[in-house]
Amino acid sequence: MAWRGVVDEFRGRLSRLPADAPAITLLEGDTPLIPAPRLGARIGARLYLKFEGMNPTGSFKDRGMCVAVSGAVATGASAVVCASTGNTSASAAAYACRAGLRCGVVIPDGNIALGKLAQALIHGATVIPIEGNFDDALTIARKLGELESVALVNSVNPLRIEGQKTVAFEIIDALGRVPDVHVMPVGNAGNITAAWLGYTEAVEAYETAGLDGPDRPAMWGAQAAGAAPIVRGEAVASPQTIATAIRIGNPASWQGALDARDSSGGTIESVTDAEILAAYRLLADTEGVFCEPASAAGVALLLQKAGRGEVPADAVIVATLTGHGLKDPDRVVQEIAVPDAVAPDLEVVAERLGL
Ligand code: AN7
Repeated sequence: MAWRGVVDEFRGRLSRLPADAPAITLLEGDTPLIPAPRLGARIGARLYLKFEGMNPTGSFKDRGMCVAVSGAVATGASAVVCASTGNTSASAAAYACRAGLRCGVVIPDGNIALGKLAQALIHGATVIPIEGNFDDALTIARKLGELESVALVNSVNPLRIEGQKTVAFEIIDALGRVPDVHVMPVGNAGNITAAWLGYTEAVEAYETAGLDGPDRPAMWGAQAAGAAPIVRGEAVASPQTIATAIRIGNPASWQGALDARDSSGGTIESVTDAEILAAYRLLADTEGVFCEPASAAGVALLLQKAGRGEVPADAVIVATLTGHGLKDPDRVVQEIAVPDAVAPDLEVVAERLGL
């Protein structure tokens, strides 16, 4: 049977979605779990990449946004609002237009990847850049969400978490077991909170009984070194990183991330921008998988920990790649020079190619 999207595929497990909610869907979910044997060999593990960049708007946000917007319709909202480092706004804009709702997005001026800004604009959202960072934008969006018939669709909306937890169900189905480790970037910390909820619910439903591997994975989170409030144990007033998606200094789901870390025997650590960019390039030029910089933070952490001998040998590890590389093409051409043009001449071209 054809895939129906997250709301209808998992409706029985989305307990917080009103039963009469319509399915607002772009057929999100069912993303590939791609084996990464070369990177896995470097790390000394059996590595799989859950490529959430293959969702309809190119990030994991769609998995939660479809549920949040379905819920907004069920409760009679006429508009959705969010703060965003880019991907949430792209997803909110697409699902809102699908549902016939207005969409307002508040973004940190100058710190949104161009692809994401383009998505919010083309889907007809009202885009409000502010002279502030994501944390300032979220403060405003939370207030807007208190207005009559306005739904806040950041991950402080429990329906976002409901949708995003389904990634754990898909991973268990695809592997036929629970992974030993699940690693991902951490920004506002909704995603690590949601994935952990998914694994917890899978255990409670006995879906993992009798399967190989642990009942639940160790949850490993990666923050950018210049935006690592959870690692430091205090909010960061002016977060800085090239990974703009996770340029967040005061995560809304901070406690959820600590619970996931501590209940799973996991860890949340920081990676430098240089480590993020190295992992970003390795993913693309050894495995053929192009994700955005923030998405590579989890793999950067794996490489860092492997260097310290902190990756259990032959562990089954899933790394979520949260967004597609095409979101942020500017980053590629900042890293790798675009070659100069040459004459349209076979010999010149062949010589350039070294052939
Ligand atoms: C590619 O779009 O917060 O820890 O406003 O876009 O659940 O916040 C994006 C976050 C990781 C972090 N990777 O996830 C937003 C926003 C990518 C992201 C994260 C984001 P959370």
